[in-house]
Amino acid sequence: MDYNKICREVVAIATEAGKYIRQEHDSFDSSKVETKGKNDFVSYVDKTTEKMLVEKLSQLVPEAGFIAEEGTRKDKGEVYNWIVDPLDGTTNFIHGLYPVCISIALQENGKTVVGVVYEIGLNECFYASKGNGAFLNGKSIKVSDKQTLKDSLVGTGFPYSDYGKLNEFMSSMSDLMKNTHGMRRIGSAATDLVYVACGRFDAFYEYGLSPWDVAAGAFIVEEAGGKVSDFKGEDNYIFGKEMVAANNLVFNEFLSRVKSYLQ
Ligand code: 2AM
Ligand code: CA
Repeated sequence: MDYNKICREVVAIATEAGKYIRQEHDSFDSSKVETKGKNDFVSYVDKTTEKMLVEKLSQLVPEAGFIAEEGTRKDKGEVYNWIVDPLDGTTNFIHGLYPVCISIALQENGKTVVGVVYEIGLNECFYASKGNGAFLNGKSIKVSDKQTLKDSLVGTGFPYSDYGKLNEFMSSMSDLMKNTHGMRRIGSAATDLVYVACGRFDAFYEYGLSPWDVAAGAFIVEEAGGKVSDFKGEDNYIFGKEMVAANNLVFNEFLSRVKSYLQ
């Protein structure tokens, strides 16, 4: 498979679907929101976008299966699978905020080979294909070269339904607030990850995330020269609901700090 070619096609598909999300963002009626579970919101925009994406991605790689947040297709492919979040940042979306993005990853035998994150607010498309590096709107991107946590800007997400590790998480934030440049909580994990990939953030961590929130962004971080892992430092970060990402220079210091609270 020509990963680079597939990646270009996925960028076009995401950009097209992004036009629909932008239109709806500007005229969204919040009475149309449905609740899937505690603080778990969805709207017709998530579902319509997913249908548009699934239709185009099915044509692009007919043998691929799907893991998609809204479950419009659920069949697993033997070799290839798409992991799709049609709208990451739903809480931002329903409050009229950005960032809001589309996140699409293609896996081959369980390894990501293409990742696309299209952030609609700033019209920024981040993408990577295996072995070809990472890009933002056509320009090559790299993780930052900050060497220590005290010089780092750290992204995170607050727990929103699984409060099991809330005290440990608050302790980790208290430490990071005092010992870094600062922290940001922008409301879209896929966007957090690509901000690490392009060096705006130096590090990111969050627990309780789903595969579609992180699969594409984590791959883009790796192709941009960064590192990703779960809280143990191992590689169960897509399905394991724990995510640490950073540039390669601060990664170890950051992971050991996160680990000391959350492991
Ligand atoms: P979603 O918008 O696709 O649901 C941010 O912390 C991450 O957690 C986002 O990627 C977001 O993905 C997910 N999330 C799910 N429910 C959330 C909520 N109520 N508040 C914030 N983030 C939520
Ligand atoms: Ca979503």
